[in-house]
Amino acid sequence: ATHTGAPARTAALDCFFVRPGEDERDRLAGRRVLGRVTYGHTGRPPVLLGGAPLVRAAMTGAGAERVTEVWTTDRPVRSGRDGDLVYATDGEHLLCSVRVEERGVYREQVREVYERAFALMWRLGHRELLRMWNLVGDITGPNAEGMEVYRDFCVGRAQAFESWSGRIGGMPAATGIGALRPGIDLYFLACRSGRPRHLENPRQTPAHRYPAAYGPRPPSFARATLLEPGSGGRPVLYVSGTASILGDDTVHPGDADRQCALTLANIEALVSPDNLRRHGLAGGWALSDLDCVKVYVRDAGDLQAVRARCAPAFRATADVAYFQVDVCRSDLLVEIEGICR
Ligand code: 3EB
Repeated sequence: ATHTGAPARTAALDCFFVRPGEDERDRLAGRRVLGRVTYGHTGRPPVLLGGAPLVRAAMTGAGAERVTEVWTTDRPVRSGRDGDLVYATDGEHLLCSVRVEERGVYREQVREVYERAFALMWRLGHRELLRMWNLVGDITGPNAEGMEVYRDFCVGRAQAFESWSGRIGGMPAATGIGALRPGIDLYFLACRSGRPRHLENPRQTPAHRYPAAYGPRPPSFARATLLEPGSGGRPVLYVSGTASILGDDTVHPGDADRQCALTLANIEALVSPDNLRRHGLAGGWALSDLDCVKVYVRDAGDLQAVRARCAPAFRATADVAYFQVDVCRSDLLVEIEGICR
């Protein structure tokens, strides 16, 4: 209903998963597509497909079913290209993607694409980051200098955030995870008038303060980002990729079942009313509120145990997808992300 004089309702961003054989139109319910991300068999540069970005990352192995994440909005969508960046906006939210092709050393290129993305955000007026995904091929392998690819990636990302600090909003929730083919696919969400709040987890050292033992520059992300939409909307919490880490230490090396349990406990503490209160915020969630869940498992042999532990933790109607990919530390066996709403 429209009430004269009432503030315009903020565009509502939403997300669901579709798999081969399913028709996204069955779930669109009249909403528009802001962008699609296929967690499939190949990493390819993003393209515009029917007026919306299509991101393609190599996240499913032979025999596994691809999953497409569909981002939707209740507002008209405008899309475009800026060099090899592909983007779309509904006037409030920006979805943007770019791919870095395989190379010996990634940091300069990562810094450059991040800075080009920040410049685009700045130019379009979407200056607050909400959520970022970094799908990194051979993430724990060595680059041409013998440095772990993830650490190499973190250097370029940290430099970009450093040179743009004070212009774009702070470091948001993110995922940094392995992909099955070389190269890095990255995509992110930003907003225009919304004021995202970036949250930390009392059980974990903020990633941007990890000690140098984990790499020359720390990872640039927050544990979660809260978006309070304007009148009429409900708050949404974007939960970063979360692993079996307490403080900055990997816990339960070699035991995927216990790593999964600890990861779920980390998420529960992160999304809890206690933690929101700690950040001066009202509200809060439980694990059963998590949706659009992605569960990343390093070893195929652990998938069954991880599924068995996750299934009862999430709501039966939640969208959940499992991927067998590397995690960014060689002793991490599980990583889980999602959205509370
Ligand atoms: C961690 O807590 C696990 O580099 O963007 C999780 C989420 C992790 C995001 C990133 C890395 C990233 O350190 C790894």
